Amino acid sequence: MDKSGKKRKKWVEILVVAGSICLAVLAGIGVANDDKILKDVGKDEQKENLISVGFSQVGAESGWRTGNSVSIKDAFSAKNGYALIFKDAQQQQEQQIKSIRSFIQQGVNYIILAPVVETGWDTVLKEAKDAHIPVIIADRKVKVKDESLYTTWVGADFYQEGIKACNWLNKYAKKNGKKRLNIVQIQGTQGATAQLGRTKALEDSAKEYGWTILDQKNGEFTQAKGQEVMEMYLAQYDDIDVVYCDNDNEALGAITAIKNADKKLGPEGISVVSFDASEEGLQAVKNGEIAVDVECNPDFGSEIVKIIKRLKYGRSVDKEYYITDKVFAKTKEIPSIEAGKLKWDVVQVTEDIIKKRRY
Ligand code: GZL
Repeated sequence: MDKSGKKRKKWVEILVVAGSICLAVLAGIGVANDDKILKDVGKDEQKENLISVGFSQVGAESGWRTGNSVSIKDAFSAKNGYALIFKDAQQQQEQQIKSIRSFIQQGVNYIILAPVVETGWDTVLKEAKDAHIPVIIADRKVKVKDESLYTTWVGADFYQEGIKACNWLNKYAKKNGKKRLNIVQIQGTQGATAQLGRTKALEDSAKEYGWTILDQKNGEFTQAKGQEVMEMYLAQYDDIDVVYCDNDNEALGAITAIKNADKKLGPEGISVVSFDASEEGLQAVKNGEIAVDVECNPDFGSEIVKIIKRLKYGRSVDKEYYITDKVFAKTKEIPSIEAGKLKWDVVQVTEDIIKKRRY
């Protein structure tokens, strides 16, 4: 090999040796960094031995929401190894955005967001992503341009809930000889996934079964507003067959308005359709005041714990986790309902079921 060839060979050898030293150093740093991160986290955990979680909750507008908060607080307790920072936003999106920013400032390990509405989250979720804090969306969904801004979502299929309720209602109407139905809807918070899904299900079902939707107004998922909206409907319409309420609190408000107007509840008067299957809602079903109540189970705190455990140990998680819902009625006169290709047995409400309700 000539001189230049020998020189080139030398350079190659030097480069190979230098390269392997660099790799070793980088790997070393990497290991040191890993060690350092683990040591740091170790120190933090040794010091507090807790995983910090910031939870931005919508508010306390309904029995469902209260139950959901209890579920998250129970799951993310100190005895389970968590330091939970719980923030109630009183149904204000800007409060939720402020809370997320404070979680980022505090350097929490994870953020859980129960979004009051679907839109308006891109900026603040980008800030969380830039801070390398995984965000888990709970209950309602977010609509963002970049899906990588959140790690996963846990909640119910709200459209399917509505289809279940309407499938039951169609069978119930037929059983009671009602060819046509005039329906008013008391909607939940405008733009909330639960409101959007349950509304679309009603509108699609009305087209399929030939029902007439007389009116749709916002009841904000609260009892007071639900009563107010039903009072407006009763003043405006004298041929209402069904009031379709986006949750139990609205339904309880509507029932009060119907009773105050000396109108009948049920197939001879106004049938009430509701969602959540809270303790109060199921009591109203057992009393014959709510005709059908489709569950929306808020008790998924332990599901989110499982997800965080997977993330903590570097394991993959799905983008969506669906919670299953039952269908409750006073009797099993309608034994089962279908939604798409799926079928559910109707659950008859008993005292025991009510007593065992966690929310
Ligand atoms: C549904 C949830 C809704 C409940 C209401 O998952 O978003 O919000 O149906 C609550 O009771 O206010």
